[in-house]
Amino acid sequence: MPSEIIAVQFGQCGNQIGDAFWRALCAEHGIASNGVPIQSDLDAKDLKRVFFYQADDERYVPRAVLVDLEPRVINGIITSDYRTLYNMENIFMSKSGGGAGNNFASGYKQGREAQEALFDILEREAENSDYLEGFMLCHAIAGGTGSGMGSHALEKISDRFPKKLVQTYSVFPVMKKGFTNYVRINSYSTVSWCNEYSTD
Ligand SMILES: Nc1nc2c(ncn2[C@@H]2O[C@H](COP(=O)(O)OP(=O)(O)OP(=O)(O)O)[C@@H](O)[C@H]2O)c(=O)[nH]1
Ligand SMILES: [Mg+2]
Repeated sequence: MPSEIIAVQFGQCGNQIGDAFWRALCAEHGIASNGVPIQSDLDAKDLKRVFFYQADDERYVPRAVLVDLEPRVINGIITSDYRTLYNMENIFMSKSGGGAGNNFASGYKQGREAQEALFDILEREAENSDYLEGFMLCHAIAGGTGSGMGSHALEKISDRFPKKLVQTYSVFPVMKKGFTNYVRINSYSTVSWCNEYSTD
């Protein structure tokens, strides 16, 4: 039986791709921007519950967790035309709001500090599913939040949910001359974490 997947999106890139992903998924499944099924699609036999659960009022809510250490992109999503789609309790934004400044180590450290708050959300989402298949992480490997905080979360999710699938959708930079060494270090570190902790 197909089972549920929780999507966790990190940083600017992860959340921008996540925004496009949920818009496309809503369109495919006949779900309006507020989560209400579109009348003409009510009889569709598609399986919505892999990526959505139904709220008490029958609206479809994405199994999505939005994470960033700076507020701009998530604030854009939650003030967009899709603002009522998401579960607002599944949003983690750091209080300082300063991001991780393209620094894997800063993202990783802030990920460690945010671990409890993030896992409160992830465990609630996991309990909210009947047969959890696993997690899908979306991030860029070149910045600071998606790389460092994403790697920290990947490591801890695989520890906490060892029997669940953990996959990453990782955006690679186009390597070119003039890149700072940070881009190389962030990317190399993140790929190492993905090799070590994501499901083969
Ligand atoms: N494909 C794609 N790549 C993106 C997008 N936004 C950012 N990137 C790429 O992501 C990398 C930078 O990562 P970001 O996601 O901006 O950084 P972050 O994870 O928010 O980390 P900090 O801002 O440094 O804390 C660069 O390689 C960008 O080209 C996007 O919407 N689509
Ligand atoms: Mg950022």
